[in-house]
Amino acid sequence: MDKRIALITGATSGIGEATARLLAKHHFSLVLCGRRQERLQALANDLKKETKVTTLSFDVRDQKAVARAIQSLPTDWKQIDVLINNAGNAHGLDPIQTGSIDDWDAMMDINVKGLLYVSKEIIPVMTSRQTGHIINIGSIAGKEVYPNGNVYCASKFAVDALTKGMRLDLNPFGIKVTGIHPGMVETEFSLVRFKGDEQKASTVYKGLEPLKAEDIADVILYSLQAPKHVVLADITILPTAQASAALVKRS
Ligand code: NDP
Ligand code: 8X3
Repeated sequence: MDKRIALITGATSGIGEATARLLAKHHFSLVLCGRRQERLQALANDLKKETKVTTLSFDVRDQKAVARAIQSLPTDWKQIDVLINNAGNAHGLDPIQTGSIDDWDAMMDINVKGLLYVSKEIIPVMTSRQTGHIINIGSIAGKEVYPNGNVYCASKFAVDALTKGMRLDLNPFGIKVTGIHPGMVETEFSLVRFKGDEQKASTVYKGLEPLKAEDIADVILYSLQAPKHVVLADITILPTAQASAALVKRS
């Protein structure tokens, strides 16, 4: 039975929610984070049947709110063993010459700076205990640039660089750092990218079988269950129909 405490950002939908559900089955204690409080509460109520759960509602863009929320945890809950930096989204899919500044700010502020703000609060707990596991959710978009991906890709290349940087700097403390880089996963991701346009979002996965959020949760659990001397450093996971960021086989 796993006794570790895992803090998951972006637990209100998609990959984060599926990971919370799977880790609950394996008895990790869970700190579920996201902005949508009702969803957090509903998920927590569901999972409380299986494990210990608490929730923190904050916007990862707001450094003070991030710090306040995490510091508000009771002492027992502060001993975070696993940090899953998952909160993030693409905003827009426009060529660089017509992209929106608001979209660019959102992606850099959430995907990159948000990940840093959360990590800044948790890493000292791990360094002082000389143990811990950080899992950063990157993307195939952080390995290859695709047309119109520009700033989203840049934000995920930054996540990849930060993952590698964390692994180097945290090496003296015995902290594991894993980068997981999914291809197309059907979640609320495309709905957010296209600002609620369901029609546009549904065409993204037309004629192929995308990954499910549960597929990524499985990989996260697998990397958490590796023996103490093993770290799964860098994992790219694609649907079988996807060969690269831009090459997809559709029926
Ligand atoms: P979803 O849109 O389903 O989930 C995104 C999660 O991030 C939500 O729980 C949302 O919670 C949270 N979030 C977004 N913005 C903020 C914010 N400002 N502050 C706090 N939380 C925030 O998408 P996915 O599950 O697909 O995405 C999860 C991660 O996986 C992202 O980092 C994404 O880039 C990455 N990814 C996704 C792929 C895909 O094809 N779906 C492929 C590769 C990587 P709330 O709105 O409640 O705050
Ligand atoms: C999400 C995958 O290819 O839609 O990170 O950018 S992709």
